[in-house]
Amino acid sequence: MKTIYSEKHKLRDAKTELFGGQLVQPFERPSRAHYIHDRISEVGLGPITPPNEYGIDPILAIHDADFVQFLQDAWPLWAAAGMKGESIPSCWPARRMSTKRPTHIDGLLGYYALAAETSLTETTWNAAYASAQVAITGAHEILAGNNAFSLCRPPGHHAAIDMYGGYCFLNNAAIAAQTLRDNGMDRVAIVDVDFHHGNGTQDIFYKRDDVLFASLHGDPMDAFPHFLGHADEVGEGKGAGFNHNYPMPPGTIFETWRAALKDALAKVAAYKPDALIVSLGVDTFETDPISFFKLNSTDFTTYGADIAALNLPTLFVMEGGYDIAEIGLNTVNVFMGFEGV
Ligand code: Q9C
Ligand code: ZN
Repeated sequence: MKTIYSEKHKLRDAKTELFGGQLVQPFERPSRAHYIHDRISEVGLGPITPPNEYGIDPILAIHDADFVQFLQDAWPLWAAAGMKGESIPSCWPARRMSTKRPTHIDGLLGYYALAAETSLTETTWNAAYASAQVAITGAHEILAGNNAFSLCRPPGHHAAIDMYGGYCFLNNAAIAAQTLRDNGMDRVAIVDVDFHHGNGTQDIFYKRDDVLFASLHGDPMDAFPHFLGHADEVGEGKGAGFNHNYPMPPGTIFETWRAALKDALAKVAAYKPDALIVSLGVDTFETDPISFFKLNSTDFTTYGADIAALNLPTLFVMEGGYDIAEIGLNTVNVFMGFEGV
């Protein structure tokens, strides 16, 4: 299987994440992609190639133009305001407040952020843009008849139509899905196996019946993003019945998780999509520092084979995973299972 990878992910190298009341080194850091890249080479999974350049239009097919402009303007505005640290939101339109878009950068950050942990930096936009190109290039591999892995970084599944956060800026999997739709595919399914609910992807396709979304994740009662991902969120309007959430409690073991995956894959099979996109986060691993599921390294191989049994053109898009020493092994194990190696 071919891997799409851009060196430009290194431009996303924030120094701060707001975590437990402290500014810590971000869990989502460049070495994540390096470990995955090295493991792919080590096992000889297949060629690793840079993305093609597809421009801004496929991004604007998913995200609002004012939001995309904000991602580019935020750092210059922040720097011009004389702020000393990285750009962190501190104020939100909470219940019964105005939804008018403010002009001051502090207001804009609260307007477009869904959480405060994700600092914006001078080159974050460039990395997010390159990550989206990696996803789009992967979608074109699918159109050409090849399965592929888009080694996206920064990740994307928390980014919504007009919101960033949870380490995500542009929704790579959604952009890839839309690329497939805009190039002749009628139905696309997205299965999100990252530990966290794919709130952004759900938001983007919630009222649509042409992209089915299923997500397995830590129950939002206990886990980020806390305000979306409940089982009763099933889609709306035309989209009713095309959104499937599988929230699971702390300590969930593979047997339970796999039963949820099999249910989600059965929904996908019944939908008869032209292609499958897997939002692949390996933060379900037992020693992930910010998550609470209990998968071990061989479980990733097992569920890779479960996904392969669908026999669909499949694009894997990298999301989370923060036990960095094991991220290469766990990610590539999914592909070993998928390819039946
Ligand atoms: N106490 C992805 O995996 N903060 N994003 C969690 C835990 C945000 C994860 C705080 C986690 C975002 C792509
Ligand atoms: Zn995650």
